[in-house]
Amino acid sequence: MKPSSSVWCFVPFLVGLVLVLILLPQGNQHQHHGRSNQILSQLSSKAILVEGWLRDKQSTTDAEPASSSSSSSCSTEYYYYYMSGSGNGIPLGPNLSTCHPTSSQNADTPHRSSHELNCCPALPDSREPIIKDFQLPSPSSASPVRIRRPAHRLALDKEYLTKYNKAVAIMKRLPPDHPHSWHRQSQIHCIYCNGAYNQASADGAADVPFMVHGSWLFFPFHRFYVYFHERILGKLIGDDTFALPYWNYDSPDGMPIPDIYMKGELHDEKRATRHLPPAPVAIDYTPDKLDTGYVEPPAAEQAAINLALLYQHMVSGALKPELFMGCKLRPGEDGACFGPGTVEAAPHNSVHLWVGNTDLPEYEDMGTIYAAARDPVFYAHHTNIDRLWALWRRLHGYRGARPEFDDPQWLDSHFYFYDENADLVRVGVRDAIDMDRLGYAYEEVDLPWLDARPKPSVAPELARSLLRAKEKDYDNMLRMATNKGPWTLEGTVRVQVARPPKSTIKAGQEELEEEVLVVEGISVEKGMHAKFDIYVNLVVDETVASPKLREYAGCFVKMKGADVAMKGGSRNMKVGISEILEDLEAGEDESIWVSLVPRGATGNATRVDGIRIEYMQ
Ligand SMILES: *[C@@H]1O[C@H](CO)[C@@H](O)[C@H](O)[C@H]1NC(C)=O
Ligand SMILES: *[C@@H]1O[C@H](CO)[C@@H](O)[C@H](O)[C@H]1NC(C)=O
Ligand SMILES: [Cu+2]
Repeated sequence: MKPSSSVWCFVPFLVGLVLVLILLPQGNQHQHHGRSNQILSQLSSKAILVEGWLRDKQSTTDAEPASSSSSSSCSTEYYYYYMSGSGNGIPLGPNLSTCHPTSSQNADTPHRSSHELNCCPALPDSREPIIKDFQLPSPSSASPVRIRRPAHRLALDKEYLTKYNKAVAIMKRLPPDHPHSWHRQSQIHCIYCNGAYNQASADGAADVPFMVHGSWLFFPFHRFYVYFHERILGKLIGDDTFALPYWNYDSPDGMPIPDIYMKGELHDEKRATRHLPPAPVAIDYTPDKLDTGYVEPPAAEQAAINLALLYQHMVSGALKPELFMGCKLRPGEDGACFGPGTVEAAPHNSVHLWVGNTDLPEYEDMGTIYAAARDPVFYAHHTNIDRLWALWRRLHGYRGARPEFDDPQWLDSHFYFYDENADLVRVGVRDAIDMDRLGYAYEEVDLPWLDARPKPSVAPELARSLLRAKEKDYDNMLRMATNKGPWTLEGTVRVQVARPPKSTIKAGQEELEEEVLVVEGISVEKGMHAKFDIYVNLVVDETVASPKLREYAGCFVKMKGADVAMKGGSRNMKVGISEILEDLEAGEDESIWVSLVPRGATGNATRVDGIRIEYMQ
């Protein structure tokens, strides 16, 4: 899809925006005094609430099993999967009875501390008497749509803030073992993201961790995570319209940490002090970048960098589902992969690292996987990530229930969450796809990154002659034949990469084919974060290069604690470059120059096996 045509995709968008604005509840005028009194009175009813939970559980146990819905296809697969001895075509899921202590990072790392983690519940979830299949909320007027609004616009909405703070306060004071407690809610991230579960497998023998980062499970898992968190918060305050806000960092006025997360129950002490408001988020961030002589740009410049990066990661670099969603993780060791989609790398990983406190050993809370969800702003970060998924779908023509991948292994992959009634439910990727059916929506705002398509840093003609001159300088550049590493990214790696012929393509189909740069075999020393940027035909000095240049193709970012996911399998970063090559007028060239530019001080801990180009249908 060409960006010019994408403008037209947004006409329905704008109509939607007007409708949402008209339909939004206007009830923010009343001033509510004594907010803390209200919270306190609610807290004294904590005991009643827990009793209510037990009673609820009793009654659901007695109830008839829920009748089947669209998600029942998932359960058929599920039984097949447990009863069949065949490993073919089985979907991915965690084995609930394998929850085991794990490590925040890998213990054998020499220069970073690591500690044992036990994020499993006291009572194993596998002993839960009932595991229900997820039911989509009924699309009736009885369950109104929850409208998620931009967090930076809510600072004056006292009524909403009172509710939100109250709900979080109740959550924080529930007994730690209660599935609705703040503690257990945040441990979900630790369990699913630090490898506390093994994959369930047809023969029950697999010892492969079940992980939801760095693959096509990333978006669906996190959609359900915030979905249930939101419904639980609403339940705790008896409000079935309650919606989480989103951190609208893709818009200049929403880039700082939203003020509402700076006070009350939404505040978290463990954040980087230099990144508190009014500092705009740096979506191209990496910790210790400053140690390498990097100077933080002024706020307006940072905002421009953010928007240009978002254009590349949302539009130009992510024209195919695999580029946006991440690698196709399959069960077992053979199917292992680690390949974040463009948006998982940044803003997802980079914003986590930007918020976390680098004075703490593992950049707690947000900068490390095990602790990230202890910070309330985690949920606003993830609603925005979820919103970016929804926007990407609309931009790239995926509507309603039309899935990004038809593959049943993806559609039937599943997770377990406690719902607002404290029942353990099994949710399949299939049910995550159509956001509208989940009963929430995002208030629409301007999307300035759509217009942030960067310009080449120098005129393409000039770039061509500069690159030709460089090609003669063999000392400075690696030759075409050497685009196989491994390289350690102590400094920039520049490689000339041949473009394979597009022989397999039927005439007239070229438009649908995407040229993809594959950075292969990435490994990072255990316990380290890492970041490198990927540029195509870069002629300016990499110290001044930023995502504002058209030559920027994408980045790889790894958070602390993602080590388990980095084990085994393929570890690739893939970015689409067709549109970049068009803008750089390099579409006819036989080869391109690729620069991998390490950012921060962990380049010498980062290794890459090679770079190649593939064509993606
Ligand atoms: C789940 O794990 C338990 C304990 O390790 C094992 O006995 C069982 O076979 C596993 N089930 C599946 C489906 O993998
Ligand atoms: C990487 O560089 C840093 C700083 O120069 C040094 O302290 C560290 O030991 C190096 N690590 C490796 C694996 O070479
Ligand atoms: Cu996250």
